[in-house]
Amino acid sequence: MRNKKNHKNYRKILIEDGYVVFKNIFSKEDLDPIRKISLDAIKKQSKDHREKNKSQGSLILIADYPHFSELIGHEKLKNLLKTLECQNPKFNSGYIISKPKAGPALFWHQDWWAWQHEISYTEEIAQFFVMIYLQDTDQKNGCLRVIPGTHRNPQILQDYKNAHSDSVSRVENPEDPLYCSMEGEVEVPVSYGDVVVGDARMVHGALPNRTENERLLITLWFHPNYEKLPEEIKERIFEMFQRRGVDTDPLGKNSMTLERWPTEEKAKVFHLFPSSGSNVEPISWCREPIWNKF
Ligand SMILES: O=C(O)CCC(=O)C(=O)O
Repeated sequence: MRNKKNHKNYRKILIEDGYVVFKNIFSKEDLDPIRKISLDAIKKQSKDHREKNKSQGSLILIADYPHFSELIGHEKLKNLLKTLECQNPKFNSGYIISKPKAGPALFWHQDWWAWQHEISYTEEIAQFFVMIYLQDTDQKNGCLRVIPGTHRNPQILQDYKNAHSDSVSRVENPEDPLYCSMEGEVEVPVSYGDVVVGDARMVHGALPNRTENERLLITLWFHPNYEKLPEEIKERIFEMFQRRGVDTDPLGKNSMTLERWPTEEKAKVFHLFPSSGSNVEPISWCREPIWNKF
């Protein structure tokens, strides 16, 4: 990860395949406190939360846990973003996603939300996930699976428009092909301390957890080149960061935000806060690719 040649490789892999794996980024000492906070947070979730998010396992906003400033603002994460040649990365949101024992597969989906904008059909990566698994994760306990290249051609979802629906999250129909193997899928087993970065447009999901233990994951969403993004997209990101008008989270305006974190924690992540500078209206939500734009 140190020389210039390697820098180019990671970025190139991300641009071409839609995802890239960084091995051994964090140590056990870095992640153990985060793992403990996450396990405690999961214990506090209601049965209703887990039923509602049965396919994901849980969806817990990390904004409620200021200690996550250690992870988001970590020097090692900063270096990783540099390796990917991010010009001015900004943070959007993050979640604790935990599959309980015997948790089902996570449905196939992509996470981009401005498909009506032409930038969505270019090489530019407007948003990527940084996934940090809090234990070794493989085919037995629910590792990530991806369909490389779909960030530039996510046609697979054309047939499955119900991705992200309440019913799919609740696994009301376990036979739905959204939980099954797909042609071209690649499983992504990782070790504790590895990091997976993926383009928000890429089609991905996760295998079921067939073990007796929780499978813990932190997903952090970043915008690698925020200043270069179109104003209406930047304004939407700013709104999301404030938890205002998030389509998947209508009650979010009452949530904690990083802006309201205690001074010490806030100082560690302040440089990653998106800002609002124009009078442009935030772009509306458009979570489905528009086929004739390809
Ligand atoms: O649970 C996983 O392994 C993946 C989570 C995911 O797909 C997401 O955060 O978009």
